[in-house]
Amino acid sequence: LRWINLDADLPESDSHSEELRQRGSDIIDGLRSNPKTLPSRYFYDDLGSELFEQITDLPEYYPTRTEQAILDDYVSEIVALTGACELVELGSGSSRKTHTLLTAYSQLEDPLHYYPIDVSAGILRTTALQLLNDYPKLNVCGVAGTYERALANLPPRMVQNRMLMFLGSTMGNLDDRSCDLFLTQVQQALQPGEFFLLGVDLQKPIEILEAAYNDAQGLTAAFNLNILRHLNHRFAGDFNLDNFEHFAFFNTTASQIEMHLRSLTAQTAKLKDLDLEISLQAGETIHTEISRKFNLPALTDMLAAHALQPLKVWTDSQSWFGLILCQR
Ligand code: AVJ
Repeated sequence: LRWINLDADLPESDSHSEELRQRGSDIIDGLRSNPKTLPSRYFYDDLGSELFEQITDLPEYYPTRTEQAILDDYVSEIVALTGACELVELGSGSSRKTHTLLTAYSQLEDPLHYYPIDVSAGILRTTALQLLNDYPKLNVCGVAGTYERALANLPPRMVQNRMLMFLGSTMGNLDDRSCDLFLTQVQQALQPGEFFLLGVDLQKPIEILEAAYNDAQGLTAAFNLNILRHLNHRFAGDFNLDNFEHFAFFNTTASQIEMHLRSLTAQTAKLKDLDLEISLQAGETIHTEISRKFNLPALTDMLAAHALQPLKVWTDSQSWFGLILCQR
């Protein structure tokens, strides 16, 4: 088991406050803009990752189980198309769906290497240890960090062939510009002939989409609010979570779910370590996430335009979710 930490733990004293501010610059920019925004990756501290795990089991949250069903149905076809390769997974989280792939690839003669990448170092560690237990011949190298930093600093190949995986429609969090940059980075991280496996959520009736982000148990609300708790913890903040409510809807024009936090009163909050004071009016929102619902033909065109040639596209019986295998 090897580790690469690209987001070194927070400094203990405030003697590194310049570095802290540097690291929080995306938060400062987002909270100073109008309308206010926050980068979605701040959902995923250890509690946020745990809340997301619970969301994936909700009756309303169809993406995870739909993607799992596609993987179950077509995993042997995927393995047959790629042959032996090492697996690099962006945003691996609990790696739950990855078990299907690891089981199939571990049946090949070749040694199997798996590189989970996640911003939550805690869930990454727990998952890696569990996987080593489940797959005795698996080699794991965990990478703690953002996609940008991880893609630019991937560990050297242990075998000839590599597949980058980005499942769960996490790419839906990226707007057009970020998506373009991301796919360019993916293409650059791969050698010619190597693979990219992408899972994406697709367009479907608005009632189904909105229910998935407004579950009856309120787990999605808790997940959304947790971003403020995470910021409080990480940057000595004083956001009062009771003064905000979860707000999610499908933006038909942009074909994306949007999650916001709506301020219930006029209020101010501080993030002390970022030297930042934020004022919110009653009803003002902080935009915390977009979750795009893709159109498959447009997406495969975009992949091809980034020299990631789609080899095969799989969907479920209702065409709710898509899995695309690309080759550089
Ligand atoms: C993990 C980013 C794919 O967009 O559906 C779940 C996160 N947000 N409920 C998604 C999420 C609200 C999820 N992704």
